[in-house]
Amino acid sequence: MKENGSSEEELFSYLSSVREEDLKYGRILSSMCTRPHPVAIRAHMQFIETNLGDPGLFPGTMGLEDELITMLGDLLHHSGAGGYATSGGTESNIQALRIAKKQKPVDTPNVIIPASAHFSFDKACDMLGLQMRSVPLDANYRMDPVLVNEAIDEKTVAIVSVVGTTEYGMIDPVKEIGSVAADHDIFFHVDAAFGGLVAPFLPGLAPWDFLVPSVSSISVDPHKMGMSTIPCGALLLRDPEAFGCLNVDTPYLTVKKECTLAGTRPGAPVASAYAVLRYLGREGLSALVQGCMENTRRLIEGMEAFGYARAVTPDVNVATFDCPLVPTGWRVSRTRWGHMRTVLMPHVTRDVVESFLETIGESHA
Ligand code: 0PR
Repeated sequence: MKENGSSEEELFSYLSSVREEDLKYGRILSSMCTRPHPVAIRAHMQFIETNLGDPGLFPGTMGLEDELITMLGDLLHHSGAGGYATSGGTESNIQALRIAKKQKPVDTPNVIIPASAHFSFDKACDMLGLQMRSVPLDANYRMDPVLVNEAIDEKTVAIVSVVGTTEYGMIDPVKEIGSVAADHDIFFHVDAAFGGLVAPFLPGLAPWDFLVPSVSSISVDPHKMGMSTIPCGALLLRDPEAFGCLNVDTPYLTVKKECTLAGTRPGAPVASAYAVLRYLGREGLSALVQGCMENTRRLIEGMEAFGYARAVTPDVNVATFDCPLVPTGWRVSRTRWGHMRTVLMPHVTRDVVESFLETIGESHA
């Protein structure tokens, strides 16, 4: 650090130059985040100094967090769900497994996850001393209930399914896996960090949320398809009381107990997530999702016209291809199975899709 401070002009000109080095969302097809909605940015700025880590000082913001959780619970068919705003899917998944582990104290506990699970479960299991049992996927990259059943033993403290897998955009058969969880009375966590704000607006889906009676908890991230500012995830629990096992005493704060993982927690992204859901409503969110799904179908059709087959027909707006190209000027990613992976987020408009396909056409020729 320098002895004397900079002028504001010098400082911000430096910051602008640094920001110029960042890519812009317009040509990024590899991200599950997107440009925040304008109302998200406005609400974020309005709550910029709030700290949910000491909610007694910010009772208004705390009430807004409760309203956000109620809205999400309502969307996932359980308005009485307990929950809080996390820093994202990683924290939600860690906290869900902490609860599961505390509910069933055994030595050498294990957790059953699908091979498609996000790497946040590696972190969670490492931190919590849980043996991670990864079960292979079926031909459509979904978790197989028969294999889940075979993997269970008396030390299994949780089963995890994914709604909107990170790499292939698949929805696991939650209802069938839920029956297995119910048969063995095992905590059942659904990681809908991505798909939780997509699936409610897709027609004809089998139940995958709290409608499945054995679902214990759900992760859903407003900072992905909810167009909030970063960081805003949410962990919802069927039984609000179940958070109690995570409580620690916080004697000198305005509240005397806390179950969250983070201490200091930003209220601004919570306000931003609330703002988007309230501003768009179900109708607006549904239109957003229909648009992303339409663009997903268009990209698949366009890629297949060039001979690059889809790896699978996705349930949500993630499209993967048998395509070795590295399209110049674009960001795509590659799955661990070697497929080109794209995420059709709201910033990936129809025009962006057409322009991407042009690049593919040129590289292909
Ligand atoms: N669960 C699922 C199903 C996820 O897809 C992700 C993240 C998480 C949990 C963890 O969420 P947080 O990262 O919010 O803790 N999925 C994205 C991924 O790994 C995150 C991401 C977003 C990565 C934007 C890159 C990026 O540019 O691909």
